Amino acid sequence: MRVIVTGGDGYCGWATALHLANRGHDVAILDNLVRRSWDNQLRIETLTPIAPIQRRLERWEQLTGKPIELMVGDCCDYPFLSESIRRFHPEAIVHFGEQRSAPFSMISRERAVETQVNNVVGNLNILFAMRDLVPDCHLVKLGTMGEYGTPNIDIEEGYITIEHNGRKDTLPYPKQPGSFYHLSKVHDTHNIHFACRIWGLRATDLNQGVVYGVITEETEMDELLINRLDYDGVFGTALNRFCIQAAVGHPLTVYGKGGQTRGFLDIRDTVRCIEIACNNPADSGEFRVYNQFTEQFSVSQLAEKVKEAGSKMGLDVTIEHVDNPRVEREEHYYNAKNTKLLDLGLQPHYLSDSLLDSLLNVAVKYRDRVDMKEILPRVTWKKGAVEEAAGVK
Ligand code: NAD
Ligand code: USQ
Repeated sequence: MRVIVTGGDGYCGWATALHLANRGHDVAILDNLVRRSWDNQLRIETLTPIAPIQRRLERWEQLTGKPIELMVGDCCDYPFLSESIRRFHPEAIVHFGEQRSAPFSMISRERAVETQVNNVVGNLNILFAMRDLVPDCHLVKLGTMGEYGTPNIDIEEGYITIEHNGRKDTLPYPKQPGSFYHLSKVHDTHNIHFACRIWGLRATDLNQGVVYGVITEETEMDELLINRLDYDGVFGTALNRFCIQAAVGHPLTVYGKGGQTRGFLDIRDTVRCIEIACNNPADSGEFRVYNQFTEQFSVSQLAEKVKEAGSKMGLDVTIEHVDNPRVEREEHYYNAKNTKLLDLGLQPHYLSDSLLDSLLNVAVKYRDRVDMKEILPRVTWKKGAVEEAAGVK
């Protein structure tokens, strides 16, 4: 299958592009490398030293003989995007290429606008290019579990059947996102759903939970293929951050009470879920939604697991409940469905001691690269960035 992976230089996209290429698909990465410049602007770096994308791809081809084409450009640049799609003629577009940090989107008005314009316009451009150039192509779009928020009822996969005043319908599940970033994903969802209805496009929205881990079969083939692993207060996510904090002796930063519960998955399952979605395209006109996570945890539970695994390795791990920089429920009901990908054959890698050990070992290996000043959160939901500290606007 011919697949374009937008955002293929990023955390999920890099692992996925290699995985699909390894499985024999004809893969092109489309990325404007903006994530590398956001890191520069915020003066942060991934824990793991990632090579320039061209070197990564050269090494990949040397090792496997399976070339991956590179298209450097912006999904928001329609002439570039449409020409790339026209020329490559993909059968699937896996769309990761968005600004994906909730704290980044809450830094300031400028960052909120940048996030929503980047994400909504890029996604809309893909929809128009599909309509006009590749109407049979399958869009595999990365959404987020955070679109649903934390309702006091079970979370279904995209749709809910409701009876109201004696009538019944199956409707999009209500959305209560918790940041301007998460809101951008809701806007994307609405645009994709509409495009499927009016133009007969086919799309799968993968509402992914928080991803953890760094190693996949392909990225561990060579040091030059290593994936990024963010630990800073803007782009770092819960479990990855906790492992790196444990490695450098920083107290684990549980925000508030720590009862915030989310869906989580191993990056080895991310790549597999995408492959499954590509191999089983939606029908023309169909807008499918799958919840892409394998287990639910509260942040306190994760911190306890990291503490236990770290202690076994001889690390002195403590947990600190820091003031929550976000506005979110810290104790709530959470029960989300996730059976559709399992029904299609996903065999999950559940969070295990061996995964925690391996992640802690990676963290220990690179811990000299950690900038301790970047660990505590500096962006608050109420006031944005603490500017003099974060140096970001
Ligand atoms: P990332 O920041 O590591 O990678 C995103 C990539 O997209 C970067 O390489 C960036 O340069 C590129 N990009 C951004 N805007 C672009 C544009 N306009 N045109 C071309 N390229 C662009 O992020 P990630 O963690 O790999 O996340 C990928 C996707 O998966 C995002 O859409 C995110 O919302 C979703 N997701 C991520 C997680 C997670 O835990 N990391 C969880 C759920 C969903
Ligand atoms: N949290 C802590 N301590 C930390 C970091 C986070 O307690 O040091 C808490 C947050 O307050 C939140 C939860 O952990 O309640 C998750 O936060 P996160 O930063 O791990 O993840 P989030 O901001 O939700 O965003 C990440 C990705 C995003 C993706 C989302 C999936 O950056 O791209 O969409 O996970 S989900 O959470 O399912 O919406």
